[in-house]
Amino acid sequence: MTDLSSGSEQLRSLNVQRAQGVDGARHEDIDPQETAEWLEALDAVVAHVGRERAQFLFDRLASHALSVGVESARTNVTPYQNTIPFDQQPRYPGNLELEEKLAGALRWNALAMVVRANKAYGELGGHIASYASAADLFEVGFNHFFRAAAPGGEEGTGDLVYFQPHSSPGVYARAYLEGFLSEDNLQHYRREIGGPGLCSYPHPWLMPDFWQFPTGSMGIGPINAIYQARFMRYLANRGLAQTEGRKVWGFFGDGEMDEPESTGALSLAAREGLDNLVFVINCNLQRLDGPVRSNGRIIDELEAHFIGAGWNVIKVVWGADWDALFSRDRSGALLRAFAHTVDGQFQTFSANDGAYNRERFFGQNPELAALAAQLSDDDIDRLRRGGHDVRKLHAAYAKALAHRGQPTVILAKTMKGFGMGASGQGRMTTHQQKKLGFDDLKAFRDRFRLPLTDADVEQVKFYKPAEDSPEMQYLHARRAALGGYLPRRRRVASAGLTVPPMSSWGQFALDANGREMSTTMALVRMLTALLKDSEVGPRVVPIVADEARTFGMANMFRQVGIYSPLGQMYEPEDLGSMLYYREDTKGQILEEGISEAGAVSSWIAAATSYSVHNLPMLPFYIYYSMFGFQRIGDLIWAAADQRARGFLIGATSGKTTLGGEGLQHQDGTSHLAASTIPNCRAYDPAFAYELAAIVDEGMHEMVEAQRDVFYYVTVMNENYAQPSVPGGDLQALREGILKGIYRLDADVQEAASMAKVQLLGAGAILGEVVAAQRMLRDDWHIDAAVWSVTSFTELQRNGMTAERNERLGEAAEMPYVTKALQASQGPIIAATDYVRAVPELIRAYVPRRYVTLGTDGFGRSDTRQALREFFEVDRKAIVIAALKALADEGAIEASVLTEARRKYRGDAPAGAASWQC
Ligand SMILES: Cc1ncc(C[n+]2csc(CCOP(=O)(O)OP(=O)(O)O)c2C)c(N)n1
Repeated sequence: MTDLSSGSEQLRSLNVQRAQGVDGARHEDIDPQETAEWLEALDAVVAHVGRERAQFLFDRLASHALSVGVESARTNVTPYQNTIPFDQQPRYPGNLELEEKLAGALRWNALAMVVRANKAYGELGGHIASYASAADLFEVGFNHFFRAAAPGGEEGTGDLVYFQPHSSPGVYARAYLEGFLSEDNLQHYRREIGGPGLCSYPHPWLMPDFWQFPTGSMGIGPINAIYQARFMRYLANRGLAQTEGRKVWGFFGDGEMDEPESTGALSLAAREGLDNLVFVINCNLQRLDGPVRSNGRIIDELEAHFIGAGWNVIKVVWGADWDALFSRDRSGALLRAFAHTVDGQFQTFSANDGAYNRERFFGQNPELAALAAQLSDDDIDRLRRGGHDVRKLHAAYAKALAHRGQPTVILAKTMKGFGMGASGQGRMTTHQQKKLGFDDLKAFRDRFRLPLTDADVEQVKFYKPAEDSPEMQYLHARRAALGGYLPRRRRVASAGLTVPPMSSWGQFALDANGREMSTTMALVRMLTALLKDSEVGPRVVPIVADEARTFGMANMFRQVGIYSPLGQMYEPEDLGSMLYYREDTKGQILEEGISEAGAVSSWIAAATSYSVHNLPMLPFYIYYSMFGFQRIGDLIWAAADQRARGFLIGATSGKTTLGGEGLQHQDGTSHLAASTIPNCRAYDPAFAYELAAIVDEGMHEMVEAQRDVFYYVTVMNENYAQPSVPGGDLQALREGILKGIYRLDADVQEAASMAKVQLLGAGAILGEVVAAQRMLRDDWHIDAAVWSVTSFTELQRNGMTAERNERLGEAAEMPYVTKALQASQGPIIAATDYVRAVPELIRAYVPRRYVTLGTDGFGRSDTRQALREFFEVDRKAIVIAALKALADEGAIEASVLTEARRKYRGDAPAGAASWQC
C-alpha cells in the first residue's frame, strides 16, 4: 500500500529541492577546502578576465563533466535575484520625478474608473489590483520602448502590444491623459450600450480604433503574440513587408501562464529565433483565488520552463533598494533565505508592514537581522520588488531589445494590489476588489503623492494634470519621440486587392459536367489557380495543421513551398518526385504541425494583417472540421472579435462523409457554433460551382470591399459527380447560393396530379435527397422538388432580421427562405449531415409543415452508407419522412406510409435513436 504521508513528504522535499534551485546541494561537502579552491578559482576568472570567460570555462567544465559521467544537479534555475547585476545596469534615461507623477495619476484614474463604476451601478465589475501591479511594467514601455511607428515607417507599422486584459483600466487612464479618451469615456467604463462607453477588456470589435488584440480569454494573448511575431518574419522573408525593428510585446499574468495555450508554442518561438518577441510576465504571485504557486516559486518554475523551451530569460526580482543589501551580504544569506521562501509566504510578506517583515523575514537569523539593522520599519516597507522599479525594468527591456537570435521573457516580480493599502495589497481577495473605503483611498493618494483634496478623494474625482505641466509635456514628448500614441487600430488597409475573374480560377467548377470530384479537391484546385494570380496569389496564405496530404494539397509543396526560416538544410527523401517536400525561406504554406491552436493563430495573424500591417492577406486554413469550432472555438471567437478576414475551411466535414474515422473525428455541430458568431458567414455547399460562388463572394467582400467578415466553408472528401451550373448561368443562382437556398431542379416539369413535397438538402446529404426525390417519384408517385441549402445559418439571420423589423413596425421584407418556399406546395423535409438543431434554425420562417432530419448522437466507424442509415439521413429515411408528412396532411393514404416502412425497414422495431444514451 502506498504510504500517503511518506508520499506527501517526498513531494514536499522535492518541492523544497526545486525551490532551493541551485542552492539545493545534493551531497554533503566532504572537503570544504577543496570546494573553496574551486570557487575561488572561478571568482578569480570573473574578477580578472571577466564574466564571459568564466561562463565559457563553466560551460566547458559542465559538458566535460557529462562526458565522463558526472551529472550536474544544476537546474534551469538561477538564484532568486536580478539577472542584470547592479554594475551592469545602464543609466536610466528617463525623468524619474515626472514619470512618478504620471504613474501616480494613471494609477489613480484606473482605480477611480473601477471604484466609480461600482459605486454608481453596483454590479459592473472591473479590477484594480492587477493594474496596480502592472503599472510600471506598462509605463516603462510607454515612456521608453513601444514604438508607434517603425523608423521611417508609416502609421500602423509600429510595435504591437498585447496588454494583460484586466489591466485595461490603466491603458484607458493613459489614453485619457493623452487626450484620446475623455472624462465622459472614463465615466462610462463598462457601460457601452448607447453611450461613449469603454469595454471591459481589449476588444477590437467594440473599440475598433483603439484595441488591436483581444486578450480577455487567458492564454489567447500569449499564443497569438508568438504567431504574430512569426507571421511578421514570414512577411519579411517573403518580401511582402518590412518588419525589421518592429517588436511584439506581450504582457501576461503569471497565473495566465497555466493555460496550455500560453506555453504550447514557446518552443516554436525559440526554434524560429523570434528575437522580435518580448514577453513580460507580471509575477505578482497571485491569480484570482489565491497564490499561483503557493508551495513553490512561480518565477523559478517559469524560468526553467522558458529556458527549457529555448528562450532568453531576464529576471527582475528586486528593486534598487535591495542593491545595497545584496552588496553588504557577503555570505549569501539573502539568497539562502529566498531559496527557502515559497510564494505563499512572499505574498504574506507583501500583505504586511515593515515591522512584520523585519520580524518574520529578516528575523530568521542573525545575518539577515544585521543586514536590516540600519533600516527603519518604513524603509523595510518601501523595499520594492523589481517590477515596481522602472530603472530595473528599463535595463531589462533594453537588454531584451538588444538580444539576438532568441525571444526574451522578462519575469518581473511585483505585488498584486501594490499601493492598495491594508485592504488590498497582497490580500487573497484582492483580484476582485472593486471598492475602496475613504481611508484606503486617502492612503493611496498619499502613497502616490496625488494633489487631491479630501473632497476630491471622497468623490473619487478623475485627475488630469494641467496640459502645460512639466509631466504632461513630458508624456507627450516621450510619445512623440516614439512615433505617436498607442494602442491605435487601423480599420482598413489603404489599398484592397482586385479579385481575379472566376474564369481564371473556378471555370472548371462551373463546367464540371458530371466529373467525379470531392468539394475538397475542388477547393484545392481553386486555391492552386488563385496562387498563380499576380495580385492575389502572393497574398494567399495556405495554412494546414499536418493535414496537407489528407486534403490533397501535396502539389502545393512544390508549387509554392513550405515556409521555413531556415530554408531546407537537408536533401528530402522524395526530392526526385513531382510533389517533393520543399521547404523554403520564401515558402508560402504555413505547415503548423499538429497544433490547431497554432494554425488558427497563424490564420488570425494573416486575417488581421490588413489592419496590423496595412497589408491585406487572404488566408485559407484547411483542417478537419471537427478540430475547429469544437477544439479551438475560443480562438475563433477571438478572431471574430479581432475582425479577421479570411477563409476557414472545415474539411472532411459532416458526420457521415468521413467513413471509418468515428466518434472523435465526425463533426455534426460546427455549423451550429458558426451560427453564433455574428461576423462569420458559414456555408455547407454540396457542389463545386456553389463553392466557387461562395469563394468568389468571400474574396470580394473581404479583400476588395474590406468588410469585417470571415467565411467558414465546409468541404467533403466524398467523390461524386459534380454537375455543371444548372442552366449554365451562375449569375441566376448566385443570389440563392449566397443567401442560403435555391431550387436545384427548377426546370423539372411537375405533374399536377401528383402529391407534392419539398426536399431540402445540404452538403453531403444533398445526394441522398436527390436519390430520395427519384424514389418518391418512381416508387410512390410523389412529386418531390429538391432545394439545395447552402447555409441554414445565413437563412436564419435573414429571417431573424425580417421578423424583428416587422415586430418593430418597419417596412417588412419577407424572410428569404419564406419567399423561396411559399409558392411551392406540400410539406417541407430537410436533411443534413449536422445535428438537427442546424436545419431547425429556420423553422420559424418555413411557411408550412417542416420536418428535419440530422445526425444527432456520437459518431461511429463505418461506411458512409451505413452511417447515413444509422443516423436516418439516408434516402430511405428521407422518403419515409416525406411520406409521413404527406400522410399527416391527408395528401396520401396512411397505408402508403406503412408499406414504405415495411419496404425499407422490414418489420424491425424503431429501436434506440442515434442520440439516445
Ligand atoms: C480562459 C479564462 N479563464 C478564466 C478567466 C478569468 N480570469 C480573469 S483574470 C484571472 C486571474 C488572472 O491571474 P493572473 O494571470 O496571475 O493575473 P493578475 O491579475 O494576477 O496579474 C482569471 C482566472 C479568463 N479571463 N479567461
